[in-house]
Amino acid sequence: MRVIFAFVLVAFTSVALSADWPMWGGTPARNMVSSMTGAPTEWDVKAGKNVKWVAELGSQSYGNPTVGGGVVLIGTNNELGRDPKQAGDRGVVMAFRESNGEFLWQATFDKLSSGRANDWPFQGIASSPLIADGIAYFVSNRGQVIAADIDGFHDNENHGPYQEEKLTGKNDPDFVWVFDMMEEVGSFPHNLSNSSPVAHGNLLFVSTSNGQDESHVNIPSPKAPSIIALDRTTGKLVWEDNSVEDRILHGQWSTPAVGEVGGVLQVVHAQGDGWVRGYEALTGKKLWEFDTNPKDSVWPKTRNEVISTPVIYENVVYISNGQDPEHGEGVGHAYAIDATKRGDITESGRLWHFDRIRRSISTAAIKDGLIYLADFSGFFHCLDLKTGQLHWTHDMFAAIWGSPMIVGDRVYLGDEDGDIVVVEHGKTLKIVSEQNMGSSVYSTVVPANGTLFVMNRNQLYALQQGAQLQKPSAER
Ligand SMILES: [Ca+2]
Ligand SMILES: [Ca+2]
Repeated sequence: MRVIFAFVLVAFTSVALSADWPMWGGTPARNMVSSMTGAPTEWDVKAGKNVKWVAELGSQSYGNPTVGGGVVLIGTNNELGRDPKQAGDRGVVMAFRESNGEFLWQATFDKLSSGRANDWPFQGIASSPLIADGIAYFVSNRGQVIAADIDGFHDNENHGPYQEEKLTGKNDPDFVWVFDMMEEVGSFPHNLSNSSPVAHGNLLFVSTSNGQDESHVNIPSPKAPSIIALDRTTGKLVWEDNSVEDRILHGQWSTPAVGEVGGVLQVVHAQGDGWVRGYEALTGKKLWEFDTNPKDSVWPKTRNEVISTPVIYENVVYISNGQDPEHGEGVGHAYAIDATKRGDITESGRLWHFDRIRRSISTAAIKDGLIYLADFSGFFHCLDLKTGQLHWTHDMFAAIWGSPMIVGDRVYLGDEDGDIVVVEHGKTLKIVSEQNMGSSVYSTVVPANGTLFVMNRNQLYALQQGAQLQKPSAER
């Protein structure tokens, strides 16, 4: 049995090398780009045109789809109520079969008894799972880093070391290990733990979401780390860093990226004081730090936190800052940072600064010397990658929560009105199409194996050119 399982793992790994989308951003560098061809550039979710399948989710869904090993994973809440035995508000990760949307299993998590301070009602799971070697790594609404078998109990085997599952039916999750960040490193997540893990080799990097309490003044755990590295096999802590200490402006909701910069493998993380930091990935040694705010800025009016994910591309880190969507619109900043520099590189590492962006929670997409950025005020920008010079801006007329995604020679971006715009990849704005998803899109269009996976607030669509869904799901 063990030998057979090992072969299955090898098969998963080789699939992942082809065209899966096994993590937030597709690769550890988090650049929102795919070379996939043949994706639909228009579709109709009501008529079922170019819709391969649709799956029902909870009422709010923030955990972006990831695709690996023939499985699609998403994070949502429990308002669908798939399992009457697990009722009430919970965070939920659902697994579907990639080929036909068949529901496979779900992991549900009770809300923390401490309530909204740590675990906001009905937000569900906001972590986008990492799929590696047949295991899904994600962060629950309870601040736990979870490793779960992507086959659940469909393989009739309970993987461990974790064996304490009370429910072991086909629809239940098979956990491999659980690392509780609130217990183990004392993190106090502000409103929600949301990090999307990233791995290099056997190391797993996760943001703790440590933050303020509900007073928005006190920091209950100033000694808790911002970022941790875990052993992917055992779930044990390898290193941690707390450079932020008691300077957390609010929460810590950015997620780390990993890449080689100037010959050094770095993990890059944007933290609660509005600074971005680069670490030697294997040891946790801090290499550089960069302040994303002007020195004369004042929280919360002009000084921002960072919620978007850093992108590593050819030795440079690209990042936008912004604030919790609840804080509304305001000024923002985007930067290109030379991550080969060391120490405080706020001045020395600044390659360019784009200050015409508004507060942003979106991650960058880069290809062919162009960078696409989006902001919470609804503006979709295309800049020259080397100079930061603006080529064009498209007004979406609705808040943008997700990130632009380059798929082949098109760029896709969704908004809060549920519209997804498709534009040509290029320095001249050319709109290809716009279609509505039926409810708000808080996520990013995910390309994998010839299909686009698009999540609105309460449904997951698999879009494939030429597909026709015979019985489109009724609108909810
Ligand atoms: Ca299993
Ligand atoms: Ca298990």
